[in-house]
Amino acid sequence: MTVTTQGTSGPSGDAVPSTHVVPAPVSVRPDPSADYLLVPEDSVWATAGSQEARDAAEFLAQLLRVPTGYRLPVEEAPAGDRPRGGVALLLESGGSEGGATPGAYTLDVTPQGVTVVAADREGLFNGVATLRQLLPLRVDSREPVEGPWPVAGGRVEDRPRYPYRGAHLDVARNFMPVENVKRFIDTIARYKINHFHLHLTNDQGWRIEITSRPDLTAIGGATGVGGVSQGHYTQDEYRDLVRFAWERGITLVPEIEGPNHGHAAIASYPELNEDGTAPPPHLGYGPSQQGLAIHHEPTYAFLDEVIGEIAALTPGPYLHIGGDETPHRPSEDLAHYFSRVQEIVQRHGKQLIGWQESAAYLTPSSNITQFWVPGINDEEVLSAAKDGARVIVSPAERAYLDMRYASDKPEYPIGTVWAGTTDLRRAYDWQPEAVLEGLPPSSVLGVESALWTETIYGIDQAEHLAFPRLLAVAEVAWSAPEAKDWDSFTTRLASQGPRLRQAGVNYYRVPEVRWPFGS
Ligand code: TNX
Repeated sequence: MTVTTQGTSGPSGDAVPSTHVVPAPVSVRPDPSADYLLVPEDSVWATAGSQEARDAAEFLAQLLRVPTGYRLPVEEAPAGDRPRGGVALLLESGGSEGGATPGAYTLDVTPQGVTVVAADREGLFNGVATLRQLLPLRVDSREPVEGPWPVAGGRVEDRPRYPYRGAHLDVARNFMPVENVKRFIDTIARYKINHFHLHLTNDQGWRIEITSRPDLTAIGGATGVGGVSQGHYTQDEYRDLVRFAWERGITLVPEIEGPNHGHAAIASYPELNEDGTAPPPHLGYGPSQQGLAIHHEPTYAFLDEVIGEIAALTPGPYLHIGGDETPHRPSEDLAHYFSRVQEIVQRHGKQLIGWQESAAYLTPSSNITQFWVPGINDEEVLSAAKDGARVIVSPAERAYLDMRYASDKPEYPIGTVWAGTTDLRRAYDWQPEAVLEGLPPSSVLGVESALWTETIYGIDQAEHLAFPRLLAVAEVAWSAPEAKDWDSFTTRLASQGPRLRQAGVNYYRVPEVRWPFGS
């Protein structure tokens, strides 16, 4: 992050310094003489005629109305205008300093108002995420509180390093109700994550209603790891999650697993099993040895129905088809399976994402591979990437949030260690293109953290593992290498402690950070 002048507080005293933002912006130029004070008469302005600007403005206004008690109407700003009095969210092609980079924005704070300019919807939401961190901590209050509401003067110019910045959550092993998932989505939105990958099916549970296949949820949704967690989302609840995420600038990416990790499906519909029998539910921690039958037409009729319904429910461009952990499947079988699935996903109008094991079997130029561990099929991943496949990197030893922070302490009873222990620094200090030697840097579409839930129960434990390491991975995904710095990160992260606490997030106060009072 480039900081041209140091300045902490202006006339309004307790403005949050604009150098406290996570992930680190490209450049921050504080101007202590230019703080803005939000007042009861203010409006939130949106470029006239732009639904994108209106969406961002509605989201911001709704965040601010409760704590401030101000009316904050959303009003239209004629194109080219720089409205005064409040916050303006302006969509202007080529308008932000970030230029053509999707998601770029510029945020200006002057005594006349706050202005965010971006060339796309995502950029406006990124500007709002920054502004959210620049407002006083009490902005997260769920009831009206006393002001003042200062915003530190100056200019932030910012753009993402990678277009895809994801966070994955496994609700198959441990089911989480809609309200908990919303809390998770709201937290990741603060750190400019723009994709939420929802892992909906696995051996231990099936979590999404499919109207043509009711037993998937009646039988497959009735279990979880250890038999303790059960449940599923109705299609209406799923739509609600999609909308909730989109209102925060996040695209939902659904995942339906196969051919392995399909035990909950074969337990519900025995015609998907090689021998046509329904196995008992799989409640164990590890993967099931049984999966979908590959040379068997009912499997593809099933996938066509499921993928068809999920595609119709999902406005975003991506559909994740799983495909991981297939060591015992012959490669001819995998080639058959993935080519059939690829045809189905494309026919339903979505772009396919598959775990790295699928890389060799898909048309590279039209598909995305998600890398999670070296040593399984490195050459295949490299050759797909060289042939045009784009790669999302989620290296288990850095970005798997179910790894324990440390192994030997009684206060870490949750999480696993198969990829090692991951302290905050390990989650922070890495470069996406270096996860696999020879990976072309231009093939990296982005970075995603993954929270698998075999070892945890409930949102509090999920948040303990996810935060604050997810913020470290978010900075890897957002910030340019020259903007990344461990000391700066831990200082900025410390300022998030009281915010996360105020928001009710059960984050872990990792010992490497000097958390301030109120964290
Ligand atoms: C490996 S990563 C898996 C998951 C587990 C995870 C536990 C991947 C694509 N497969 O099924 O939940 O490890 O860390």
